[in-house]
Amino acid sequence: MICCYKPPSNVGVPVSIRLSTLFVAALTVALALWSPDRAQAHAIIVDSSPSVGTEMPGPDVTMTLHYNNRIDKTRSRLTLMVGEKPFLKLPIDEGGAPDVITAKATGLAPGAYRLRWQVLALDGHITRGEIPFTVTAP
Ligand SMILES: [Cu+2]
Repeated sequence: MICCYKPPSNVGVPVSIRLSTLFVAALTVALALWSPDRAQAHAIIVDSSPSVGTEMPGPDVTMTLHYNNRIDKTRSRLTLMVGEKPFLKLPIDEGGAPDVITAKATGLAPGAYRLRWQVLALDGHITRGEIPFTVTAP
């Protein structure tokens, strides 16, 4: 198509500029068409337990994170943080609903924690987040 493009002889705009304008226009249309699908395919957290800022009775706490999409559980990570340091890697349970990941932390002392999650959605994109919460005495 580009090889055979012939601008009208009475138009003074250089061919290269006209082609790049056409390219940008086509790219804009392509992005507009693709963005909604891609955004929907990202894993966004819908609700969770613990949720942000809540108190959970210890010493054992079950983590349940519900996403808007299916998750590749084998390539997702849950880490319990204390301050800025990783405190405990939580093994994600196999099975269950494909858009929910669960894990259990046992023997937690009362105090402030952050649940750091990183999940891989089936579109190949990784999303991350943190949920600060407090463990209380049983
Ligand atoms: Cu995505």
